Formats: sequence, C-alpha cells, structure tokens
Amino acid sequence: MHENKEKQERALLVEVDTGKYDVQASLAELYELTRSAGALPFGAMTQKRPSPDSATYVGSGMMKQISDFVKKNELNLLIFDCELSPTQIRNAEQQSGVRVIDRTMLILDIFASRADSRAGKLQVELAQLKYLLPRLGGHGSELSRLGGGIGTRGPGESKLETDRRHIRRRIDSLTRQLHDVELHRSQINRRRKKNGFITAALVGYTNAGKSTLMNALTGAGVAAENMLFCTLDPTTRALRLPGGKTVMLTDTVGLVRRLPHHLVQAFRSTLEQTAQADVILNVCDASSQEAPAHLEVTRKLLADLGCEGHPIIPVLNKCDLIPDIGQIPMIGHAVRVSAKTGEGLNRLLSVMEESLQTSLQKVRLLLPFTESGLEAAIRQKGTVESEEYTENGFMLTASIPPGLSGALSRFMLE
Ligand SMILES: Nc1nc2c(ncn2[C@@H]2O[C@H](COP(=O)(O)OP(=O)(O)OP(=O)(O)O)[C@@H](O)[C@H]2O)c(=O)[nH]1
Ligand SMILES: [Mg+2]
Repeated sequence: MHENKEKQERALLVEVDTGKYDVQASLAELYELTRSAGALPFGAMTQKRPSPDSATYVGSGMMKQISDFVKKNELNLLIFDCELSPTQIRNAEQQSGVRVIDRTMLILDIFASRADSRAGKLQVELAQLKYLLPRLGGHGSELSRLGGGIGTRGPGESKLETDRRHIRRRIDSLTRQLHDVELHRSQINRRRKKNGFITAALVGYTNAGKSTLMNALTGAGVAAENMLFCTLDPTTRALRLPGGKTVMLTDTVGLVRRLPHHLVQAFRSTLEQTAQADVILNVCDASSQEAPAHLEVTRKLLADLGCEGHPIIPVLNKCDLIPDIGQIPMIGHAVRVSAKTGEGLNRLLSVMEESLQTSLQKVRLLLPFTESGLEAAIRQKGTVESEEYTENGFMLTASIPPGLSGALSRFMLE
C-alpha cells in the first residue's frame, strides 16, 4: 500500500476561484482533509481568475507570493484544491522548492492510510494507480512521490515504458481481484435478502456522525472520530424496529464535495449496494451551514446509483450542538436526532418503520415451488394478502419492499 508517513508537514492551501464552485466551503473542507491526513494546515491563499494558468495553475505573480510565504513560514507542502497536471506540479515544485500535491492526491492518501479490509485496500490502490498512469510524464517524480517502490528515480523513456506496463498489469490484476471480492460480497448480500432481512443503509458526508449513529442504534462498536473518512469499509449490524422487524443496518464510506472520479469508480460497488437498501438514512451534520447542500449532493448520488423507489429519510444529526431549536434547518421531513445524547432515536426508528410500510408495492406473483427462500422473504419483509396453490407454483398477492422487487421481477404477473 502506498502511504505517506512522515513527520508532521506544514501546508499552505491554494485555491483558484473561477466562480465554478463555492470556494469558501471547498477551502473549509480542504482544511479538514489536510488535518485528517495528518498535516498542519498553516494558511490559505486564494486567487480569482477566469481560468487556471496552464503552467502553474495560479498566475506567476501569485506563485512568487506563495514561494515567499512558504520560505518565510518554513512550510514544506503546497496543497492545491483541484487536480493538477504533471507540468503544473513540476513547475510549482521548482518555483516553491517544496512538495506539491492536489486535492485528489490528498484524498487518495487519506483513503490509503484508512483502508483496512482487502476490498478497501484493492479499491484504494486501484484508484491511486489509475490517477497516476496518465500522469507519468517524462520527468518522472510521480512514482517516487507515492513511495510505492515501483520505481524511485526519474526514469528514462524506456524505464518509463516498463513502469507504465507494470502499472497497467497491476491495474488489471487489481481489477480482477476486486471483482472476486465483490462477487463474494454480493453473494452474501443476496443471501441476506433471501433470508428475508430488511436492509437499511447510512449514507452522507464524512464526519456527519454515521458511525456514531450506527453505534447508538446497534451498539456496533464501529470507530467514530472527528476526522474525515474514518470509515471506509462497510459494517453491518442487526437492528430491531419497535414493531419487531429486524433490519440489517450498514454503515459505509462518507462523501465529500468533488469526490475524485477514480475513487467514486473504485467504491462504486460499495455505494451501489448502499443504494439498494430497503430504506436509506441520509445523515448530515445539522450544525453545519452546509447541511442542506450535503443532503442534496447525497440524494443526487443515490439517484445516480439507481435507488428510485427506495425510501430515503433525511436525518439531521448533532442537534445537541444547536441550543435553539428554531435554528435547526427545516429540511422536508427530516428527522432531528443526536447520536451523542440519544435524542430523537426512537422517533427515527418509527419513521424507518413507517417508510418501510409505505414503500411497499402491491404485486401478483407466480412463484415456482423451488423458490421457497423468496417466499419466506416476502413473508418477513412484506405482507402476503392471498395465496393459492396452482400446478405451476404459488399464486400470491403480496406487498413487497423495493429491495425485493429486483429478485421477484421475473415472477411478477402483468
Ligand atoms: N455533538 C455531537 N457530536 C457528534 C454526534 N454524532 C457524531 N458526533 C461526532 O462527530 C464526529 C464524527 O463522527 P463519525 O461517527 O465518525 O462520523 P462518520 O459520518 O461516520 O464519518 P466518516 O466515517 O468519516 O464518514 C465524531 O467526533 C463524533 O463524536 C452528535 O450527535 N453530537
Ligand atoms: Mg464513519
């Protein structure tokens, strides 16, 4: 695994404001990301320009200011809030005299240090190599910057070709291994579904309190900390709803704005599984100004992953941090909770139960006698209104949750 473990680095954050996104919010997030990666965010500089400079991203005058600031304050890292080209990295490093990384490398680095499971490690390494491959220029400081032992000095052209081939082979091998791991996971998932478990998932921005909520609801003992991307690997625990139904609740990887494309790709299967849950809890930090935006970004991502018809419950967490109830943002039918004090958790469970009930879809099915597992699943997760034996199987009229409709679609009548 490629990991950067050095003594604490002192970083200057660099932002170019082209008017395309909210610079203040993005910088605040970059600050937290830097801290979570173990570096000290010493300061930030922002430049307004219509578009980034092709040579150094910021303009040359700004680059001079940055270099002076770096020297004066003895900083040793520049973090640009964007994706840089190899040329921009090289130029900025030459002019500033310190190491330069971009937002994507920073996030990949955090993921690398957090990845714990086999799948997590494969996913992160794959994202790192895919990011690296097109950036292997002729100057070749990129390989050494990851300290991955693939190649450490500036390679000549033929060395570079060997590195490229090596990386492509590794990407192929990682993709294959990941495919196997995912296959295994989806089998477990399917078995859970067949066994009639209702599934629920916690999604939302990193640091929203998903793992804390998971622990409060199930006593799972998942690590929860004030740092970004604390959780990478999904954890599933049983949870009993007041009406007696058991739900399998999954805690999973958090999001940030402008999540690097390769990471979304690498974690796609994890996220897709989340989107297939019977009920989804979209958790946000109610004490953040950004709460409504975070809920919306998450909702969009879930829609992209194909969660139509699956109920999504917006959850405003950390309400204990807001002394005045009037200050808590009103967002649709969001449930207000505090995972820390336990406030609102009972109500959350009732809302989960209600939405599971109302999301049921009435269907008529002809189920072959061999599908007794599915029949059991229908009884546990939904309700059977009428049944009849026929020559070809059970004829059922039932209400089923969205999570079952995929498995049952081939047996539905009309
Ligand atoms: N005051 C307060 N703090 C909370 C609450 N819930 C979580 N926290 C804190 O928020 C921080 C992040 O909590 P986590 O549960 O790790 O957040 P997460 O959403 O799992 O984060 P990632 O795994 O990084 O995606 C921790 O320091 C928690 O103690 C809450 O209801 N109130
Ligand atoms: Mg977590």
